[in-house]
Amino acid sequence: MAPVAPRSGDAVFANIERVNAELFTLTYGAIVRQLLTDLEEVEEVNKQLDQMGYNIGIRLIDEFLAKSNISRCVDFKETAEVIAKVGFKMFLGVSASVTNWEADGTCCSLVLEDNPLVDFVELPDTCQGLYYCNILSGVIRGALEMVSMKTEVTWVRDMLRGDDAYELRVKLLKQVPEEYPYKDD
Ligand code: MYR
Repeated sequence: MAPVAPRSGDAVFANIERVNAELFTLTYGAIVRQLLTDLEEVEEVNKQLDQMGYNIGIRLIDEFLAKSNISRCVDFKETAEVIAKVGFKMFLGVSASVTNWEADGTCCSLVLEDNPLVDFVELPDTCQGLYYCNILSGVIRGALEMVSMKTEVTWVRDMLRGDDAYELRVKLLKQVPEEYPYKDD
C-alpha cells in the first residue's frame, strides 16, 4: 500500500473551509429549489429570497460590527466600501468593487469579483426572471437598516441571466437620525 503523506494543519483547514463553502453553496441551492417548488412563481421566489436576506441582515449586522471593530462611517461612500471590502469578505469570502457613483453620492454599484453562491448552478429556461442571488440584496438592505440607512438594493447585472458580471445597485433613500435614548432634562 502506498504510504499516506501527512497533511499540514494549514492544508487540512483549507480543505475544511472549501468543504464548508461548498456545503453552503449547495444548501442555498436546495433552498432556492424548494422555494421554486413551493411558490411556483419566480417573482414570488425573488420576493421570498429578498425577505429571507433581510431577516438575516438585521441580525448579521451585530456580528459584523463586533467582529470587524468598524466604527461609524463618515458617509455613504465609506459605508459602501466597508460593505464591499469587509462585509462581503467576512460573510461570502470574496470582495466587491464599488463603482458607478451618482454625483450626489447616494447611489453606487457593487460589482462582485466572484460569486460563490452560483458555483454548480445552471438555471433552466423555466427560471427566467429569477434573481437567484436575491438573498444578498435583502442582507444588505436589512443590515443597513439597522445602522439607520434605508436603502433600495437591486440587481442590474446577473451572469446567470447572461450578463458579464454580478452587479448590485445600492441606493440610499433615507438616513434616519439615530435617537438618543434618554431625555436631557
Ligand atoms: C456604520 O456607519 O455604522 C457602519 C456601517 C457598516 C455597514 C456594513 C454592513 C455590512 C453588510 C454585510 C453584507 C454582507 C453580504 C454578504
